[in-house]
Formats: sequence, structure tokens, C-alpha cells
Amino acid sequence: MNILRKAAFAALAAVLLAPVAASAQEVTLRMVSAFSENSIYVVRLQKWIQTVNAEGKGTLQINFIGGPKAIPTFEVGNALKTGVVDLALSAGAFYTNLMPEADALKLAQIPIAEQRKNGAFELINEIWNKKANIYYLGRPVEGEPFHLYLTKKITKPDLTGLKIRITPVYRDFFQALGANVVTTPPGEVYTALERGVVDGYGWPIGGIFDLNWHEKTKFRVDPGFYMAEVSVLMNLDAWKKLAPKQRAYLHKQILASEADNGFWLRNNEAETKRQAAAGIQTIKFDAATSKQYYDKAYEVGWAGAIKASPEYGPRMKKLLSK
Ligand code: 173
Repeated sequence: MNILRKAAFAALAAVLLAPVAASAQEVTLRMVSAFSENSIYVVRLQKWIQTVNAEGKGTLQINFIGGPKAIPTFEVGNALKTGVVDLALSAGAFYTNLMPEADALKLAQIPIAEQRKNGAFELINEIWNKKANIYYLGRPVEGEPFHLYLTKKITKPDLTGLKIRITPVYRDFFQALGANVVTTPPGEVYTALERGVVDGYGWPIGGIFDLNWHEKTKFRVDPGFYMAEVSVLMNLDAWKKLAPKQRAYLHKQILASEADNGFWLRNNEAETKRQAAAGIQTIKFDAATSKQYYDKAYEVGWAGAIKASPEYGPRMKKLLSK
């Protein structure tokens, strides 16, 4: 009798619990972006969210709250760490207040697909989880180099006497070239140019038209250096709360967006042409000077990253360099 009762109870429990375990309820995640809503990063993000939501009915939905007007660029990291939002599209340079290692991802010379294979991705998550309570989901933007843009002409890589708008991305490099630097979020670049507070700024090859900086820009210095790192990040507690099926779904969708990275090369070409058409002149150095300029960017970049994180900098360098 006792055994029968136990068996009946177990059967009942299985019936009651099975549906819960097999299909977790749909979850809605709140997402912000550190870039303005009209930037190509966010335009593409919104398309991605549409796909995620269309294919994720009953599993997972993303509610896009907005760009820096919702949460200021440099505060997105903290909002993510503390769980004010679940997901964010941001660049490491915008959350170095949480962990200096964030900015080192700009120095990666191998694609994210390879980072997922060679242990770099695991290392990134080890650091990001521990130091910022962030799960590093993936990197949908690739192959977009940074450049120096100027309102005044230079003939050699010497920025002495010039004031340049930066984020942590460019600090060590532009300072090594003699610049005076001023940090601003992207949203304040136009005003800084307009008021003559800065003589130039750092930004990737794409996007200077989004906030009308082309109106104030006269020169772009080639070559580009580093690679713009724009990633999808998740609050670690929110990630842990997802059911395995929901995690797998998000993972599948982020891999799909990474696989679509051919877009960036086409975009780089189009934006380069658009800059020329807008009258922005290219400043090029001779081959030896160009190489010195490019090599110096990485040299001081890694030196800065290792100084900021003696613990992880060398390991990141080993796994992210070519
Ligand atoms: O604001 C910036 O110049 C910056 O740090 C950045 C990082 C990644 C992509 C675009 C800009």
C-alpha cells in the first residue's frame, strides 16, 4: 500500500512538474545600447531584435528601451552590472570604470569565430563574469578599423599642440603622438568640434555622418588601427536565470549575427567613398612612417592594457593577437 501510494505520488508529481521543466515560460529581456539609435550598429541591432522576437515567440523576447537618452553611454556598464537592464550593446571603452580589461578587446586581431575556438572567448567570460557580473554574449561588429579625424592638417604623425577627443580606445596612442586629449561620449563630439574645443577625434571608418561630424571634419588620417569592438553583453544573473533552451536560443541568434560580418567590409568601403564625396581629405604618410604609426598603436595599446591589468593583460594579448 505504502509503495503504491508512493508510486502514485511520484506519477502525479511527474505529470505536474514535467511541463514546467520542459518548457520554461517566455522571458522578456530589457536591452539598451550605448550608441545612438540612428547609428548603423543600432540599426542592425534592431533588425536582429526583430528576428529574435519573431522566431523566439514562447521562448525569449527582447524589449529595446533605447540609446544614450535612456541610459548615458558611460553608465550603460553599471546599469548592466547591477541588473537595471538585462542586455546591452556597448563597446569596452565605455565601461572601463567596471574593469580596465574591457578596452583591450579593440586590440584583437583574430575574428570572434576564432576567439570562440582558441580559448579567448572563455578567458573573456572568466574576466567579465568575475569583475563586472557580465556575461559576454558575442561580437556582432567586426573588421571596422578606427581612424584619427582632424580639422587641421598634419604632415607627420605628431599631434603636439592639438587637442583630440578620445575615449579610452585612443588615449595611450594619441598621447604617445603628443596630443592633448579630452574624453567625451559620442553624443558630445559635434558640440566639441563646433566650439573648437577639439581639433579632431577618434572614430571607426563608419559612422561619422550619423551625428553630422562630417560637417566639421576636414581630414582623415590613414591607415586605420585596431578594430572597433561592439558587443552584446548580458547581466550575469539574468543569464543564469535563463532556462537551457533560452540560453541556447540566444546563443544561436548571436552566432547568426556574427556570421553576417561580411556586411562590415562593404560598409567600410561605402563609408570611405562617402567621406571622399563629402570633401574629407585623406592624410597618408610614406610607407615606413605608416608602418611605424600602425605598429605604435598596438605597442602602446598592449602596454597600456598590461599595465592596467597585469593579471589578465598578458593572457589576453597571447590569445587575441595574430
Ligand atoms: O566613442 C568612441 O570613439 C569609441 O570608443 C567607439 C568604440 C567602438 C565603436 C565606435 C566608437
